[in-house]
Amino acid sequence: MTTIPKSHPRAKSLVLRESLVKGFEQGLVATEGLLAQGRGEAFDYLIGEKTNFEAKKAIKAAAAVLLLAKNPIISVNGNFVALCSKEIIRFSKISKAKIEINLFYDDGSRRKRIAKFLKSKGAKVILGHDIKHLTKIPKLKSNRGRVDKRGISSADVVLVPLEDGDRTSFLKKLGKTVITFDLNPLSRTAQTADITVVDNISRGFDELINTYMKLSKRNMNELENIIQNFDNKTNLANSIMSINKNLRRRARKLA
Ligand code: PTJ
Repeated sequence: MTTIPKSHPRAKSLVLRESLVKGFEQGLVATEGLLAQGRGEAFDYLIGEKTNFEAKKAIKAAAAVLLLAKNPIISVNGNFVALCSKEIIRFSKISKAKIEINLFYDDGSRRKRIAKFLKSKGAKVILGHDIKHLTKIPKLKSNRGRVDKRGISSADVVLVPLEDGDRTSFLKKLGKTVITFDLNPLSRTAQTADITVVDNISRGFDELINTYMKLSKRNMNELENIIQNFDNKTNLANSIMSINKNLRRRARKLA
């Protein structure tokens, strides 16, 4: 592992990159997960590497939805675990949300390694790694269709971060509310989710936990109001406009 000086202008993003590489070496992250990280880094650069106004708005709506959920699930893949294991476990302890492993590149053993890793860090219950509890989302052909009967299969709200795919549209057809974090506002998941947070999960998930704690003091009507006043299509369009504005500002500086 290389040592990154804290004064390095891109220190934070380099630390995240190292977390991914470490996760890969530990057998938690798929080889393709390293490519996904690069794709995310490029978009993070375009959004200015900070949690912007639109992301905060989506996070507030996501926190309200999670507070009102009856059976919320945090769906975790290799990248999410490598970047946010501490936060995933913390959130599962302060909320009703259960953790479920859901992988695209499923080699049969990574689910078990991820479960063991999260348990070693203090997670109590991990779903999605015991074959006897798994079922299939009808017609969803990829490995993402393999879900836990006690988890995603019976959930009302599913947090699906860091994923570009068609699982979200299948989950929605089953009546579930889907929240995603995706740095790419144009990914299939970003475009089909009910709430899309265009932000780096390593920044935004902390913000979600803090917002969840703050909103936990609000009553049901106030939470419902927050949800009703949020429109994902408008917010997603504004997120794209915000990238556009950033780029124009940078271009003007050059001209
Ligand atoms: O562990 P597995 O087998 O489930 O595989 C995980 C990956 C991430 C490889 C897989 O699920 C996948 O979908 O990869 P994609 O197709 O590259 O999509 C990942 C999406 O996440 C892209 O839209 C990226 O822009 C976005 N992304 C990458 N890093 C981050 C991110 N979004 C938020 N925070 C990040 N740190």
